[in-house]
Amino acid sequence: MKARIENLLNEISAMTAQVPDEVEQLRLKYLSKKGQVSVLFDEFRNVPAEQKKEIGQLLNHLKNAAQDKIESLKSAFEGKEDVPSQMMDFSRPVDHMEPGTRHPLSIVRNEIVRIFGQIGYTVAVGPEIEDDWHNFSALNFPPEHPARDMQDTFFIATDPEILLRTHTSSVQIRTMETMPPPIRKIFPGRVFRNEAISARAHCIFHQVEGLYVDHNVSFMDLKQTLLYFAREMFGEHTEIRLRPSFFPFTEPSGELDVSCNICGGKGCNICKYTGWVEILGCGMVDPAVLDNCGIDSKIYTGFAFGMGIERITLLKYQVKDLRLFFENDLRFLRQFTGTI
Ligand code: 2NM
Repeated sequence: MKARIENLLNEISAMTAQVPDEVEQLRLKYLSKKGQVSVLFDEFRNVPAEQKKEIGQLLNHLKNAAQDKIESLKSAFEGKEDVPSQMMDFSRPVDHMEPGTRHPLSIVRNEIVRIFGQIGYTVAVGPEIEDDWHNFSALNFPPEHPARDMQDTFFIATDPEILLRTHTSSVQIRTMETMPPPIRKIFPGRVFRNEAISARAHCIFHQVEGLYVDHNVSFMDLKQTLLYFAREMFGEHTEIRLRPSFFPFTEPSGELDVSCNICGGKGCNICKYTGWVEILGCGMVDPAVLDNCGIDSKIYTGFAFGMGIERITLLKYQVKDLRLFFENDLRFLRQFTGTI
């Protein structure tokens, strides 16, 4: 009896199968009612009483080993077709698969992230559904500011405290609230404004904003950072100019123009024959905003800027209508093949 058990153990551990059907044959051979393992179990009643303990243990071990082996052979075929590999035609051409292309807005966003990444900026993101504090109040918007109007902002249901963010500055507030300076971050994201849709405006669009807060950050740092960005983005011969502007959250504030890279400054319909195109707003973070976020404005200063990705993409690829970015027309999207 002992020798037969050992022989079967050896046989079972050497079992192999090429196709699932063979596994079933092996299961029948050893484990079915008339199978060789079951037959030994039937003969167990003839084993002398003093050997019953030892033989019983061996038999149980044999049965477990057989079941385990069958299961492991079975699982090797799981999910595989019932076709031996020598019957597969590896030369058959595969179905045609067209690789996707990166969306132009993603290409430009990635490029902006790369350019600022080279000078130490890391990316931060935050929620699209915001509260009044992070989107407006902390940014120094007075209570009656027109941007808080229903005409300009999408509010969630009837709660005037909860809204779709109108800029990613809300993420800058969240960052400054939780992170001590130095802060050097950019904030890409989708923003929402209640505007009529046209060739130049959409109610959903994309921004990248930037923030630098540390000791002794000056307007000169801002200007050099933006000059570096403009030349990386639009070419090394690009010139910049700053015009004074106003935002509630920066003082002083400015708007940045770059020399028109279409006509080289000579004048065309893209730059409306001025030689310059506006690409972003910027300024020194208002000390009140720093203090709102728990950053001591007597110790730290900072600059911030914000740009619309659609606008930069229109300029870079000379796209005539911004609605093309949202229509998912493959004839438009396929033109960006090969670009990352
Ligand atoms: C812009 C233009 C200028 C800006 C400022 C801040 C903050 F949080 F630091 F105060 N966030 N974003 C900013 C400044 C945004 O977008 C046109």
